Amino acid sequence: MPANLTPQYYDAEDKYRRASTPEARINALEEMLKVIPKHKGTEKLQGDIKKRIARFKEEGKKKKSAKGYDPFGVEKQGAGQVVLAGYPNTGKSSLVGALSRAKVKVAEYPFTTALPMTGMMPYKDTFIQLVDTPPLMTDNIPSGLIGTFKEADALLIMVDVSTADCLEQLDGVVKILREREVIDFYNEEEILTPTPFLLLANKIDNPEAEENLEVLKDLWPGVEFLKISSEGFGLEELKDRIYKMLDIIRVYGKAADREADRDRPFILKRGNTVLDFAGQVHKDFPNKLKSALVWGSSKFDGQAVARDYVLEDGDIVELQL
Ligand SMILES: Nc1nc2c(ncn2[C@@H]2O[C@H](COP(=O)(O)OP(=O)(O)OP(=O)(O)O)[C@@H](O)[C@H]2O)c(=O)[nH]1
Ligand SMILES: [Mg+2]
Repeated sequence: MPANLTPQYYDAEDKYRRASTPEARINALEEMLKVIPKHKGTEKLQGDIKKRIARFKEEGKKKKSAKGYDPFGVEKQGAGQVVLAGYPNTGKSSLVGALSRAKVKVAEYPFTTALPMTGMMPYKDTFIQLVDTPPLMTDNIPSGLIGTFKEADALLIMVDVSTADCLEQLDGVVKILREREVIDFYNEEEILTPTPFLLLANKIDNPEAEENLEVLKDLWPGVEFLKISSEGFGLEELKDRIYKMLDIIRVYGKAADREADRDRPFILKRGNTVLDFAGQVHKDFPNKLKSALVWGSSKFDGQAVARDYVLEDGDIVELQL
């Protein structure tokens, strides 16, 4: 039986996908439940929403009661988790504020951010989780923060090129990250990390910035810097680069004789197959899966492919169970 979901329901679901706190997630799920058309075709979905509400509430209780609850263990949301790292006042919070709706605190003075804070960045038809962090300095490394970096899907290491201090900021940050094994190796020719990363030269709008960046590049000739201003320069390119770093693809599900669900992609790792996709749609599907029809990367639309067919960004898949 078709679910015939309404625009109000999809709005609520959209809120759910944007939610960056457990409370916001529960609120959105409760709204979804309120506006969902109540008939046989949505019974399963209603049950699923109720289960999710119960689970988030339970998790919330556990967190509150758990001794030593760790604010640095940031729960992953969305298509990928990208964590900022950098010295004080480099503009980390400003960037998270510019790219998401997170209400981050920005101030002219250093050490403004005390704990990690998340924001969901819309990108194409997905959301990527950004994590603003408290600043690093040789004599100030918040305990737990190194764990946040190691858990990340990608890192943005930020320096402030409006000041000549950017040289010290970069030396300092890579040294700290190397000592704590977030970086495996570095010299002026290369920086190697297990986690993909991008170096951001922020505040490029400042009149001194280009000159400072040139000095920085002379000292680190093999390393790439992406020029940005949290106030609005290079942000579209930055979003594209973040998406590329995550190395993910969006795949759309399609039921037989129905339009593909174009608004709600499943997120897979690049190189994933039809079988991986089936596992994301439902845990029982990989066992049942025979083949699939693919629109997009295949030679022709609706081509039948095997379970090990490697999917591409934007593919539409109809599973044949
Ligand atoms: N001109 C200019 N100013 C910026 C830019 N980004 C941030 N700022 C300013 O730099 C100051 C510090 O910004 P924050 O975003 O609070 O920096 P932060 O890295 O989060 O600082 P901590 O939380 O202390 O680590 C604020 O006054 C911002 O307005 C930028 O791209 N250009
Ligand atoms: Mg901050």
